[in-house]
Amino acid sequence: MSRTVHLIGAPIDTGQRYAGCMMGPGAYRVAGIAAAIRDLGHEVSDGGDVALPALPVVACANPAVHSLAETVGWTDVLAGRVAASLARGEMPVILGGDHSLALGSVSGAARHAAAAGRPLFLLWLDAHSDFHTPLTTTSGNLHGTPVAYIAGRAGFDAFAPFPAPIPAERICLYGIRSVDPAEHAALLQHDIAITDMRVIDERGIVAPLREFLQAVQAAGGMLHVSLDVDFMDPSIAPAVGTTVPGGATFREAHLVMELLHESGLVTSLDLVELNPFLDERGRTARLMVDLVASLMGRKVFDRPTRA
Ligand code: 4U7
Ligand code: MN
Ligand code: MN
Ligand code: MN
Repeated sequence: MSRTVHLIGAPIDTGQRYAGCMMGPGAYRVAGIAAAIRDLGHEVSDGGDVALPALPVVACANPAVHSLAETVGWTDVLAGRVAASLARGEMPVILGGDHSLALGSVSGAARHAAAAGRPLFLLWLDAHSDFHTPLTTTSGNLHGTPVAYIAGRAGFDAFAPFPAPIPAERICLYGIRSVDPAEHAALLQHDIAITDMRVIDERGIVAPLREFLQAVQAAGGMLHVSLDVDFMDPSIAPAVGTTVPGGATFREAHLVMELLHESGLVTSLDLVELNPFLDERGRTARLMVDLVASLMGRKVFDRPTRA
């Protein structure tokens, strides 16, 4: 199936403390993301990079939190861009930028899904659960909070209310292996599907994902996929500030993307946490582009379909 893909550059690095994620959109373009998608028969437009609007005046009771006004600003502008792209019938692909951008991208997807009367599902491919609120984070880095916002947790007073919080049973955390105590306690209160690396080691990368995709299919849902570079093992994806050993291998990551392609269910995609300053001769940027190509239909061996 041919798609119309809309690239949205999100040069955001205020959700954490390593400078460099702001160069992510440029690195994806240099690595040839538009051509890779076009070569698979899709249409691609590039909306350029979003710009930070005038900063709101906001406050947070947790003194550890930094860059709150910037994060609220980015959230507002990205939500609008993603919702507008979906309304045009496109598949928005957000070129990050750190994971705080998902506060905005998933807001936009949720706004559109509510207007379209369709349930929105979320697949979170990440080493981390990103389930802190601004009140529970000890690092103060808001890239560790989007799943909590999306799930409707309290503590996000500085932000617009999340359009239609995604019920826990429509959220799947995949590949996680680093969960802080406060996140762990909160996750136990929610019914979120947690496919951690232990589960993947035991069951394989395919079966739990197929189960989740079947639920999306059965509900006629939209599916937002948020791909954090640290979902992969740092040995193949070094360009990230928060490396955690024991991540997905090259083939596991591609297999996830190939299954997502075959499902035909993905309606929007984030590419987050790439820090080109930490890369080795562009290999992480190229891996991410190749993963997008698998998601858009590139195959290891293309078997002609029989009538
Ligand atoms: B990412 C962390 F303490 N939990 O809150 C935190 F381990 O978007 C990491 O998944 C958050 O990379 C990682 O700072 C956020 C930490
Ligand atoms: Mn993340
Ligand atoms: Mn992560
Ligand atoms: Mn990270």
